Amino acid sequence: ELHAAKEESKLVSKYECQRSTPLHHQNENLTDALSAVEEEAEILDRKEDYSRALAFCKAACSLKCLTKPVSSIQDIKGLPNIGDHSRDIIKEILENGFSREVERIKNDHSLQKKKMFMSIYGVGPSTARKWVDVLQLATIEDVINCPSINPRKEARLAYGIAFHEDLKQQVGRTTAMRIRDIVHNELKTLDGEVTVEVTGGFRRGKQFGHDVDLLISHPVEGRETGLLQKLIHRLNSKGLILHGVMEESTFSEEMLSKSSKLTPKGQLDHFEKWIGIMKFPKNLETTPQDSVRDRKETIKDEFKEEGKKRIKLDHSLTVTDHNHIGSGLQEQINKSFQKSSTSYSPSPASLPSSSDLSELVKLAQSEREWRASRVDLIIAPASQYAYALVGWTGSKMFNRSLRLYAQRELDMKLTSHGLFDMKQRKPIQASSEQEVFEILKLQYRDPEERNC
Ligand code: 8DG
Ligand code: MN
Ligand code: MN
Repeated sequence: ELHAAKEESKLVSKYECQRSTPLHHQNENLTDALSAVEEEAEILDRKEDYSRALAFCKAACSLKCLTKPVSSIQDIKGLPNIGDHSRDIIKEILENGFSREVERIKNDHSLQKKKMFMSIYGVGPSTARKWVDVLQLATIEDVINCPSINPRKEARLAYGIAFHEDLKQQVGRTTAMRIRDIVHNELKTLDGEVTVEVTGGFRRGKQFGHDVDLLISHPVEGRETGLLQKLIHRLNSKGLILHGVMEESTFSEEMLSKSSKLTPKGQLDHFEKWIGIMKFPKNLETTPQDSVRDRKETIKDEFKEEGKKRIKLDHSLTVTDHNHIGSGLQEQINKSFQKSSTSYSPSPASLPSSSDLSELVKLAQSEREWRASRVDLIIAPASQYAYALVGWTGSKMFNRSLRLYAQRELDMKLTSHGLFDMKQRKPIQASSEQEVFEILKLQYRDPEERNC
């Protein structure tokens, strides 16, 4: 019984997509440690070299699928993808209860500042490094007051900095479902048959997420075109848009057979999408019943996930009609956004111009009845929907392994748009996730099992 994990380790498959990886598992002390070193590698390694970070991530993935706790280093003999460095960390924790490397990371103030900056929407490792190492900044206030930071050209960053307090707060599952409903209701006025699905981490069973990923489609191929523009127009006229960028579809048939890299950037797809920040009434968050339920189910998530922020339980909250947006919010509506632009920011008439950081900070700090949340809206045509659903459900690591497996074991190319048989030189259609797994000759995995 003590070494039950040992028997399991030998049976773990090579590819993550061949395993069942639950959100919560028996070796979280070990995977948390590996995540910490992975994060450090991601922040410090230059030139988009994710190989070190990836190695730690893969090692953690292997541990996540074990149903028994590892109690000695012997237990993980035969477990795939455990490199020497990861093994040393695991060994040290099993023997001493802690890892010196992880302790060093926790006490590395410079690294922790970079990590905090990376939680800003629009900030990646290189910006974070520059702010800490070159500009010697330590807090968001420092960033706001730094004369050499002028995100005038990058509206996204200005909003990210100004609304960091809002955006670092994780979105709860209940809120995500309500945001789906709000978006769906607007879409229904355009076309009654449109479908909207919450994907990303929420679909994998997470109770909190850094954003809400909504996959939009229409059962009739072609009827999805033009919907996103109209949807954004409607949401904007209701005052629900703070900032966003529309990306046109860049998909073409020949892309199905083109090989892309399996780096995080290589996973970007070519769907028409809107990536942005929406405004929602603060009390959209939870009804008393919801918050109690959320809280019970997710106390663990809550502390593991970004911020380690406790949700405030406010039992005085009344049940709100989530389709009703407060009149004060309506007043802030900007009705005159420019159609020609792909960036939908509030107009200067009612709200600060998109790039003026100090004005945005004023807005963020003003008394307001709404909260800003990150939302991704993706449009997938019916013929690509099953693949898009797999892709946007993730996890990123699960996708990566699916693609690697398809390429190496089947000589097929998998993306969020489809599957291409390289030998027969033809695409293979699928109408459900089950079918995608079937074609790939893989056992079907529920979204909850894709948390690698
Ligand atoms: P979180 O938001 O709860 O933190 O986690 P998540 O929901 O798993 O991550 P995400 O960053 O919101 O991404 C959701 C999934 O979408 C992820 O598995 C990767 C996948 N995805 C694609 N194409 C694209 C794309 O073009 N951009 C992004 N950002 N994600 C994509 O399939
Ligand atoms: Mn997400
Ligand atoms: Mn997302």
